[in-house]
Amino acid sequence: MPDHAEIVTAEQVRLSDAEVAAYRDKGFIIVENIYSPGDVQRMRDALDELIATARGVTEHTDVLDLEPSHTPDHPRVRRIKNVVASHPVFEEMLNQPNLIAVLKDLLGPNLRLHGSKLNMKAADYGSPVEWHQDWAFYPHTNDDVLAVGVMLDDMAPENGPLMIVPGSHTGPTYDHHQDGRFVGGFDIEAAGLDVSPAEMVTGPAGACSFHHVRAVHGSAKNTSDRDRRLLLYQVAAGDAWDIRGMPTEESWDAYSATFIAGTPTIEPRVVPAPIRLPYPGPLRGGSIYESQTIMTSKTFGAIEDT
Ligand SMILES: O=C(O)CCC(=O)C(=O)O
Repeated sequence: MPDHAEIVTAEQVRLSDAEVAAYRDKGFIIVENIYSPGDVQRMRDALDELIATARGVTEHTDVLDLEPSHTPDHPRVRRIKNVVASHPVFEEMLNQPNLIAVLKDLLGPNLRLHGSKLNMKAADYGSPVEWHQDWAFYPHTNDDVLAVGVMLDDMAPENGPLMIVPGSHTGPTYDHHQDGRFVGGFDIEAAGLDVSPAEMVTGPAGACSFHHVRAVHGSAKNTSDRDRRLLLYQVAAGDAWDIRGMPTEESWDAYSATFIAGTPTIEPRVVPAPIRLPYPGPLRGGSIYESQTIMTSKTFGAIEDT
């Protein structure tokens, strides 16, 4: 009888060597069969519960980031922040064996949840996200850090899918500052970056993308009549420590509790990578949408009040 750790269910998803190589080469991959239609429905139901809490709300909260056109009577939510802590279904789906197996194939046996959120991009008005690198927000001691994008709707070119510049994860860390303050996005012309090779991350509901923390990515406004809801889990290798705030004696237990596989280490792995810190912080904080609002050079245009 194998012990519990050795039991692998018949439908366990694992990546092929070619898929791992594609992730290393391009900086992202899409995997289709991690979540079942039933899982997707449970996540949509949980999300509906969270969105319902926006009725009567007048300002962003610790959980809700609101569209500019939100009103208390006609709630329009742009993002659920810290979604794993906001509803147990999203914690359960984080620990789904298929997801953990794929994360181990990409990052190794020790895994830490670094953050989570759910970006809505509702039909007709869902806000764009300007080109950026997650690394500019949270540089680590090494770059074995990625974001999982769980598609809660079918994603197609017309509903504002994530777009990623292949190979950009091995390039520079771009200047995400404007007038000396972090704005959470960068001017691709000033940076001399050609984004025309960018690929759209499309797929059926339930599919997942895995994008490297240094990959340049963004997404356009949703102009279609279909929602585009994307759940994002940010996951780090267990020996990648966030440079902005190392664990301390006081925070060690809370830090250890963020592990979703394996165990913490007291030996952070340090691998040189171009680092820029997000300081001084944005004039408008709370979410990437807010910090990018004041960018003067945008690719995807203004976040409209419509
Ligand atoms: O939702 C999107 O299309 C982009 C998400 C993203 O890159 C982010 O929130 O950092």
